[in-house]
Amino acid sequence: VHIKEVILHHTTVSLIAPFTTSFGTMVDKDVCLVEVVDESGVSGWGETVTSNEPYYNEETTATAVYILKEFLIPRLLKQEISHPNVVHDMLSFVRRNNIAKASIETAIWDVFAKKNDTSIAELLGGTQTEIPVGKSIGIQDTPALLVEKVRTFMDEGFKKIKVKIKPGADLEYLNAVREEFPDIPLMADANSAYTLNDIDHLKKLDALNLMMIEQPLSHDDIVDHRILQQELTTPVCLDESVHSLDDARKAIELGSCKVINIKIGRVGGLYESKRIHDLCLEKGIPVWCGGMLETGIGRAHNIQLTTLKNFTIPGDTAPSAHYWKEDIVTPEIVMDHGIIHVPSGDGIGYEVDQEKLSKVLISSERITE
Ligand code: OSB
Ligand code: MG
Repeated sequence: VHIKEVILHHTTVSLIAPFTTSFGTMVDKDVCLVEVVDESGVSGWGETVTSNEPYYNEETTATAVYILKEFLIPRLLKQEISHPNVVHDMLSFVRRNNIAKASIETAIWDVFAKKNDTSIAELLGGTQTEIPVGKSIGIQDTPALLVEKVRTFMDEGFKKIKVKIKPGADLEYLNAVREEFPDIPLMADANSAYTLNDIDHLKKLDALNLMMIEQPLSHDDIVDHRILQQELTTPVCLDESVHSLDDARKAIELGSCKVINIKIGRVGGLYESKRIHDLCLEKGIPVWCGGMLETGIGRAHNIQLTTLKNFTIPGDTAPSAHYWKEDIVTPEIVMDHGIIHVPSGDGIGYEVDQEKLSKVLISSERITE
């Protein structure tokens, strides 16, 4: 791949309903869609899976765009890129900023796959053709409202329910769900809302038979999580604190988690995602693909990645209609009895619909050699 041009499509998208986590509520967000154009005219797509605030991690859409324009794109425009596998190392001169890196790395995977008449899944070695889907539910005003949401989503066929929790909105909510649904695959995500001072409180979760608790402690921690995991029977899953293969290796070696949530953006792309997946497979650590309220482009990349065989736990890549009145890809990303069928097309497997894109577009910015 020799990148001739990168087009940054600046968009604003509005969620059909606010999504509340322990760190805040999201409604609208700016997203930068990254279109990489190869010298043969083939386009590949990625997206910044950021929001406008640095609350999940330190990146925002604006910082991702800045890093892309100032550092990442200039570096990539000047090079022949033999395989998307090498992009991660080419961008390692910039520390962190993994979401910015992933937005262009994933687009290069799309170009490369399309040029080779194949899908990203096939390039990665993914073999699963049906992706089981879970639903991540934001913090609700009352436990009763949460129970009704869970009922709706179970009726729709979702294979896992993830409930966002924080101090003051945890046991009461989860108990209410468990009472009504004693056997459903249920987990909780705290987005770093607790500390080791809450150990006795968190131990009460063990009675709920949860699949796991995701990122209970600090966003940058793997040491306290080890202490917590030793005290809990509920498996600890790490999200925020795993940015790389090395982070995953250290967390597993320490015993800080029994499950890892892989997010392409958080770890800087598909290559690093695949390496973490492979390590976890070797170590007996199941993985699942997390979500970042993506448009269809990010969602399509998640689906391609999830074809790898150690993605044994339903992920957060719910169908587009759960987020957007209208998504930007065609065909629409839909669910069939709790399953997303992996598309057969090349690259990301879906097409960006220019007409739909135009409805959320603010401006398109061309960057050439
Ligand atoms: O922690 O997994 C998270 C959404 C935005 C930021 C962080 C997280 C989430 C989710 C996924 O829970 C929601 C989704 O994409 O459906
Ligand atoms: Mg999470």
